[in-house]
Amino acid sequence: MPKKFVSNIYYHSVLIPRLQTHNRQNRKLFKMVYFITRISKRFAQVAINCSRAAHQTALRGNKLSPQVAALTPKVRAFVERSAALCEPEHVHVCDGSEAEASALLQLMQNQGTLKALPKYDNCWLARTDPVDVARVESRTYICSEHERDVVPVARAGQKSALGNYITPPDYDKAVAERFPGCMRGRTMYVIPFSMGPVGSPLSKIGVEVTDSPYVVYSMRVMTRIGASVLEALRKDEHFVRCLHSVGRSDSPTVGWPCDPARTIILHRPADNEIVSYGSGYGGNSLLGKKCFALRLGSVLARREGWLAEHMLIVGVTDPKGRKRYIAAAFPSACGKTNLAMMTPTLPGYKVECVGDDIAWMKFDKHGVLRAINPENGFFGVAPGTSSSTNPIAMASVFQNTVFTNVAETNDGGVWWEGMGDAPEGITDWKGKPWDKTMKIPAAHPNSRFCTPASNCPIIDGDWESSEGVPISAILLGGRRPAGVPLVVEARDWAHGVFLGASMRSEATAAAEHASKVVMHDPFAMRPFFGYNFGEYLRHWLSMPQAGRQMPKIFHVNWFRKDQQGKFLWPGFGDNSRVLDWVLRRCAEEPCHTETPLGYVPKDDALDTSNLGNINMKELFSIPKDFWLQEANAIEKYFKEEVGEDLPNEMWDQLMILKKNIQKS
Ligand code: GTP
Ligand code: SPV
Ligand code: MN
Repeated sequence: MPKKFVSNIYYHSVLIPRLQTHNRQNRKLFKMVYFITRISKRFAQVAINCSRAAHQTALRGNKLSPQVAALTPKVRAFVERSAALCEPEHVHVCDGSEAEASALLQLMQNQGTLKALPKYDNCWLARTDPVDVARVESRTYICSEHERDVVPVARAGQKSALGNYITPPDYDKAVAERFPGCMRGRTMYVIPFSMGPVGSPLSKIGVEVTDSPYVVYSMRVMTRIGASVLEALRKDEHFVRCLHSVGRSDSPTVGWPCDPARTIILHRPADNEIVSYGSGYGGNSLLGKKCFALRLGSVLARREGWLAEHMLIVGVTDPKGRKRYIAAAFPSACGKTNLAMMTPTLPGYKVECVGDDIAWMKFDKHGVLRAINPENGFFGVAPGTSSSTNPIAMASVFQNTVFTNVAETNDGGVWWEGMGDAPEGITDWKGKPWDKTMKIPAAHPNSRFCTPASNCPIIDGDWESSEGVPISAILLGGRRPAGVPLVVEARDWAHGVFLGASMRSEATAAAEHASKVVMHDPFAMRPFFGYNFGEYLRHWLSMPQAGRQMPKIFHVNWFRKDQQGKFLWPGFGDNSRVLDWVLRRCAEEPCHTETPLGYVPKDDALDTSNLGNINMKELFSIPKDFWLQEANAIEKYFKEEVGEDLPNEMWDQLMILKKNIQKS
C-alpha cells in the first residue's frame, strides 16, 4: 500500500513538471556560469542571483502544485520564498493523514533513517549521526535591532551566559551562506502546525518547512499538524515562519544527513521567524518545541501579558478528592517527564498528566492562572526510565513511538541504561555490537522516545481544554548534590521570583556541556530566553495584580546526596510526599516553619511513613558556609551577567538571604 502513496507524494502532488523542466534549465545555466566564476567571482554572484530570480519567477503564478496554490496568501508566499532559496526537487504540503505517515515511514526505511522494532506496535528506531545528538546552545542565536533586547547590559559585546545575540546583517549572512540550494534533489515538506489545541484562544500556529522526513514524522507526534491547521489559518493568518534544513556536508552519514560544522539555530522574534540549519535532532529541528514555544513564546508572552515557561503541568488529587494543578520548572533532564507521569506512593493520591515540558499560562478574567500544554506528545529522555522509576512512561512508549539513539535488542526491541538487566545480543546506539563489560553506554545519554500524549494512561481529562487548567502552585528545582534542602516555600511572590532567578543545576546530557558542573539556570530557561533576562524577571514581578489569585512558589531538590554520593531522597513516586505538603500549604494549613531560605515542613509535617530510614536532618540542613558561598555566587552572577538590568527587588531579596544566613 504505502508505495502508491509514496509515488503520490513524490511524483504527483509536487511542483508541476513544467517547473521541474525550468529547474533543470536553470541548473544548466547555473553550472555554465559557475565555470566562468573561476574567472570572476563577482560575475558568479550576479549569475547566482539571476538563476535564483528565474527560479522564483517559475514558482510564482500558476506554475505551482495545486497543494501550494491552495495555501493562504502569506503561507504561500513563505513557501514560495523558501523553495526559491533552497531549490528543492519537490514541495509537499503535509495534510497530517495516516496515509502520509505510512508513506513517510516507508521512505525513511528505504533511506536507512529508521528501522522497524517488530517487538512493539508501530515503533521505530533512528540512529543519528554520532555528532548530532543534542541541542547546540553555543550556535543558538536571537536576533534583534539592539543587543540589549536580547542579553542584559552587563555583557554587552561579550559572551553572555543568558543568550547569544546576533545582529540583523549577521543573521542574513548566516542564512545566505547556508541555505541557497541546500535542498537540491530533496523534497521540501511544508508542516502547518498548532501549538496547543487547534482553535484554543491560548494556541498559536507555525509553519515549518523542512527537508527531513524524520522531522515531519516527529512534528506530527509532538504538535497538531495538517489540514485542520490550514483551515484555522483561513480564519486568522498569523503564524510563525520556521525554516529548517538538515543541510549538506561533504561526507554525509547514511540515513542521517546533517552539517554539524555549520549548524546554526536562529530566531528573529520581531519577525516571528525561526531558521535552523545543519541538525536533525530534538530542539534543534522540531522547531515548535524550544524555538517557538519558549524562545519566541517568551517574547510573545511578554508582549501579550502571559507566561511561556519550561514547565510540566500535573493534576494532583488528594485522598479527600480535592484536585489541584501544579506547574514545575526543572532544567533539561532534571525530572519533568518523571514528575508529570508520577505514580504516587502515598495512598489515596492520584496524579494526572497535562504536559511534561512546556506550559503557556495566562491569568483569566477571574484572576485564575490558566495553563495549557502547547505540545501533543512527549520527547522524553530514555535512560533511567524503567518500570520502577516511571511505569507510566513505560506503559506509554511501546506503541506509535520513534526511539532515537537507544540500544537495540536482538528480538527487535529497545534497551537503555537503567531499564533493567541488559539482555544478550545488544546493538548500541551507533549500531555496533555491545555487551555489559564495555565501559561505554549502549544508549546515548540523551537518547529519547517521541510518543503521542494520548498514549499516556494517566493523561488528564482536561489536557486539551481550550481555556487551560487552573494552577495552584509553581515548583522550581534543579540537580543540587549539596546544600539545597528537599523543599522550600517562598515567603511571597517576589521571593519566589528570586528563587527562580537564582536557580542552579548540574549540567546534563541534553545539551553539549562536557562535565557535571553546577550551572546557573534561572527558571530552567537559561538556554530558552527569547529576550533580556532582566526584563523577563520584571515581567514575572509584574504578575501580581488586583483580583489575581497568585500561585504559591516552591523550590525542590530531589538530588541531594550524602557523603558517600548516594541520593538522600528516594525521589520518583515518593516525590508525592512533597506534593502532599505543597497542596496542604496551598490550602493554607500551618504545616510550615521559617528558615533563612524560606518555609520548610515543620517537624513530622512531611509524610515519610513506610519510607524506612531517611536522614531528614541532612536532607533539610542549611549549611552556613555553603549558603554564604551560594549567596556570593548569586551576587557575582547577578553583577556579571545582568548588572543594571536586574530589577531592584532581586537585590533586595539577595540582601535578605545574606542577612538571614549571617544570623543563622
Ligand atoms: P527534558 O526532557 O530534557 O526536559 O528532561 P526532564 O526534565 O523531563 O527529565 P526526566 O524526567 O526525563 O528525567 C531525567 C533523568 O532524571 C532520568 O534519568 C530520571 O531517571 C532522573 N530522575 C527523574 N526524577 C528523579 C528523581 O526524583 N530522583 C532521581 N534520583 N532521579 C530522577
Ligand atoms: C531539552 O533539552 O530540554 C529537551 C530536549 O526537552 S530538546 O527538545 O532537544 O530541547
Ligand atoms: Mn522531558
